Amino acid sequence: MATTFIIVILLLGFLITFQIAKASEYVAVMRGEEKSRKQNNRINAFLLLAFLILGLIGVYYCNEKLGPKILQFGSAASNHGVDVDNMMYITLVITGIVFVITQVALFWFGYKYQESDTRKAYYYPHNNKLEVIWTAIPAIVLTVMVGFGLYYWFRITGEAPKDSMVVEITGSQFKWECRYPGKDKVLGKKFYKMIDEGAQNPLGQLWDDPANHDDIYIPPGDPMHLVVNKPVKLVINAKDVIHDVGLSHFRLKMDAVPGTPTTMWFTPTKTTADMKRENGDPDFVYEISCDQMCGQGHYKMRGTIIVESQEEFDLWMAKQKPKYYFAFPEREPGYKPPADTANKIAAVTPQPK
Ligand SMILES: [Cu+2]
Repeated sequence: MATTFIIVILLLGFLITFQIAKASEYVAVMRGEEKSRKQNNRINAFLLLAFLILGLIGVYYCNEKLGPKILQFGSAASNHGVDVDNMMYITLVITGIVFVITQVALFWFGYKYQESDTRKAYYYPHNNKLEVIWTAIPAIVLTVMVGFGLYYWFRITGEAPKDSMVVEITGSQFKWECRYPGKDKVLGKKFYKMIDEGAQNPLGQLWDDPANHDDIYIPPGDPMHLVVNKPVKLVINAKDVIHDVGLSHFRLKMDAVPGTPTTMWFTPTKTTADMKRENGDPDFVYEISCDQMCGQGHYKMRGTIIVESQEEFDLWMAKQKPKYYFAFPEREPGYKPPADTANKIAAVTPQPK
């Protein structure tokens, strides 16, 4: 209904504009071309000025209104985040200055140098020096800005520090699952054909690989735990379509591509408790958003992260049980078969006379 309404309004708008244009054409013929052209030029010049003033007021108003809704500068919660914020801020300032100067010049000149009987246009075809200046300056500024971007990009996606912890994160429609490598610090091998959501193997871990036996699996909905001031390398996977690990508070994002693991590393610099205090929000949580349109449930593909001290992390980790023991409970050290199974074993075991 709303769509039909909008289409009808647009059609009417088009029709009215067309009729006005036609009518003014007839008026022009009746009044004489010359006079009408001059009048049109005056109206256009005035409209250009009005557009400039209203446009700049609009830009200011949008900034006032929407500025507080974007993530604030200075609250980045990772080492790279601070650099990314600075880069963003410098880019905004440079492009902002250029925007205001060029727009004011464009519309003011359009108004100031409108057609006039007392003035003749100055013919100025070419100036090599000017061409060099206005080509070289933007080229240098853009090269520096892109250079900083590339430098940060290569650092974020490059080799992680030696003491980094490793966490694997896997996206699928519409959830995030995590895996920690366990005591051996090696993530066990996986094979996509082994993925079995119902049978304790949602990531397709190969149980023949001993490196898998201590890997900790974090199911969807449970938070990923990270240690403050300790670098973490994320190994990013996807099971179905392309997703994207979006970590807005850390100012990072990286695509999750099926069949091609991607990586990025960062150091969280603020615990969840720090962020709660800093933002005055007792309900603050670090969020993982999916930053690729991945299907109908894309919007609810939300994960959470808890950043805590090493002690808190160790306490939490000590409570985790490797997925291997969920898949093969009888292989867990100290395994006791359920009571009825034990009775059955006793019943078939020959009793000594
Ligand atoms: Cu997704």
